[in-house]
Amino acid sequence: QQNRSHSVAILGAPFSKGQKRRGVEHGPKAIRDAGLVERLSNLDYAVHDFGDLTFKHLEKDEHFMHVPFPRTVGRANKLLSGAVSGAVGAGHTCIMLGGDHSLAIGSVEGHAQQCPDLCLIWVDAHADINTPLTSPSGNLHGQSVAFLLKDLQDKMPEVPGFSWLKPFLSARDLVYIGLRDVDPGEQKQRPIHLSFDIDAFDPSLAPATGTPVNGGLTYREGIYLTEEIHNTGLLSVMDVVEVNPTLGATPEAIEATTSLAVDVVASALGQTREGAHIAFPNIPEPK
Ligand code: Z70
Ligand code: MN
Ligand code: MN
Ligand code: MN
Repeated sequence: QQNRSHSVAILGAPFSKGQKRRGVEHGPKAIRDAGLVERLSNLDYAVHDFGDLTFKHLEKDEHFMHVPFPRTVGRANKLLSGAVSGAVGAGHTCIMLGGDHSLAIGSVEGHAQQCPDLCLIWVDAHADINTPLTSPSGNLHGQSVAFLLKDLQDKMPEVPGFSWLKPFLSARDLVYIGLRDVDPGEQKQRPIHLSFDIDAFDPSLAPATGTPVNGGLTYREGIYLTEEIHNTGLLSVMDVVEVNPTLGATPEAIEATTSLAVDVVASALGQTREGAHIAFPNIPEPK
């Protein structure tokens, strides 16, 4: 469990300009209100909540091709990158609460400043690997991976707002999910960046999100994944993105989504389904 830190930094990133539906900027507050800090404190972490970053909306920010708000998104990610780098550099495991998934650009880049050998696990209904030329929507939250990959460099135009970013990740540093049989000698001990889009879950479990797609992960599948990532002892930064508390049809639908977000973070940080690491001091006996 060498990469495991007992202090956790929480970074809120209330940002939604990587896609067209407003509301996902309320994700950090909604996930905090669902009890995140208390849950992690109960797991014996020292929790440092750094609050929310403040993002500027740039007045003059014309479309690039059909990509909206390129400079606003680029600048937000540059700010986030510095914050994630600072948190990891200070020795925390960092939990970034989005916001939309364009934020993974800055989150992964800032992580890589401290951990150049990181690998990236992308849990999502979508691959988010469009370039501005392939993107059907233009939305930058569907392009995050393309900005990070060296392999796509000659397919990527220069997008205004992103001149600070040099792609650094190789395709072999990235998995979407699904490795099942790895020999001991094949295992690499590398810091893990887990980028978790809540829409990876089935819409019946996570309805309050902008782009729900039927046929998603069950609760058991999603939590199994985060449990296994915890068991590697190598989790370094985790993004939780696309929780949109304004899109639930009912208060119950919103609560289901936010409490699921808390569950995946707690599970990635070691909460077990058979009970947290709190011992029952003495089992009461009947008189
Ligand atoms: C589509 C696009 C996307 C999240 C939707 C959708 C991408 N492939 N990502 N919701 N989280 O517009 O590029
Ligand atoms: Mn995504
Ligand atoms: Mn998605
Ligand atoms: Mn544990």
